[in-house]
Amino acid sequence: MSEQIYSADLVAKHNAARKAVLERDYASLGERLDRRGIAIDAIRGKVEKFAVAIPSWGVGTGGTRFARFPGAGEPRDIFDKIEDCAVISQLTQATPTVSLHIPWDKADPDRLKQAASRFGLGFDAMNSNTFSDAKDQKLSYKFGSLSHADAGTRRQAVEHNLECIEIGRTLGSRALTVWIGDGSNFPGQVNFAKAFERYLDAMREIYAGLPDDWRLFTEHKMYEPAFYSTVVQDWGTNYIIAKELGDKAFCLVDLGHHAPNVNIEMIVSRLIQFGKLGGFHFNDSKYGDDDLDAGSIDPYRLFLVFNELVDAELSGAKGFHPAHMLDQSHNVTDPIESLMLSAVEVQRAYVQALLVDRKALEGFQEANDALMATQTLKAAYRTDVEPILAMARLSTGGAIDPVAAYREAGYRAKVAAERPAVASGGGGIV
Ligand SMILES: [Mn+2]
Repeated sequence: MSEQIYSADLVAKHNAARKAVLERDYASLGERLDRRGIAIDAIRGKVEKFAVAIPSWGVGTGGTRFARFPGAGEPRDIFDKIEDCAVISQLTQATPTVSLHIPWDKADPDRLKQAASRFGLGFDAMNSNTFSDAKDQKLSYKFGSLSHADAGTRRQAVEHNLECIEIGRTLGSRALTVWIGDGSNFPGQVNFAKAFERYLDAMREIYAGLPDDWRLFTEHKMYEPAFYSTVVQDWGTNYIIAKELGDKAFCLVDLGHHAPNVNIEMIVSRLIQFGKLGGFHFNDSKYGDDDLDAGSIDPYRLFLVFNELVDAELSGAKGFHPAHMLDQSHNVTDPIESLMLSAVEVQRAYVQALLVDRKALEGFQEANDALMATQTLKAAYRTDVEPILAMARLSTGGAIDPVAAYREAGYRAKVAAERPAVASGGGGIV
């Protein structure tokens, strides 16, 4: 059995003080759902199986173009990061895997495996990095990586991705996520077609190195760091890439990588319909790639995305098994608290989407009853599903209130004493 970062007694004490109230709330919600023909325990069972991965870089404080304000007890290396991820996993029981970023998290694979399995954690998708220059790197990515005009730089970027696959194989990962910063800042700087052709050729080499049971995720992003054009700018280009590469290639949707007001749930539907939805980087945004906490700005949009996912799940869409991961930058909160609440927000959207009366919705759609169709979604979204989420945590060994339990344990103060501040924890958000 795996070790727990907090003693079971501490979590049990936390839960004992809240259990009676939760049971009453759960019974009351159960009664109301029963009137809608929904069995609450079945919904809870689905939540218990729902998982979202934590990105290793998320447990450190992020930063902006202007400054980074480190927090107390920041992880100094990947082993500290794994311990922070273990806290999130133990208290939420929603985040069983960690997504590594190479080269930031490079370490002896056996040690990495041991550190994770100690807490029962596994490894999610590997993330390559050709959007910044690693220490002692021969050729610079200042003017691009996989689409670079220079063949030697492209080769170096391909080899880096192949190395990420190799590391991932030893760790038990089954996917590689590729996001590049390639693009241009000025009209005329880059020939769009030539750059994309070079990118595709490079990606074909990476794809050829993919084990049979792996998936390759490509992530589109409209702008930043390039501000005039990016090589993989939108879901259309991303879809072309996945089609060109083959059956193991899929599109990854980072919610923040779109223009404001873009209908992301519709993009999700299209990608599902044509078998190319790979997964998500969950976060939220108000203006651009803000990397704010999932569900913190527009929880209804998150719900509408999950409405599409549940629709696909229930209709048995072919090859549908999207990877869920958070991808956020925490500048003013404790990253562990933000990640715990974000994981819960993602679960919440999933549960609310499970409550949609799909038969009624279909009827209203067929009858062109726009008002009742949209009210059907709203009825599910307005349901306070917190008792289901809390009961799922309680029954799987988590905490009824993860943030309260985390604060009660004084974890941050403890690691602040153990971890001297470091100059740089390897930031950067993709
Ligand atoms: Mn991302």
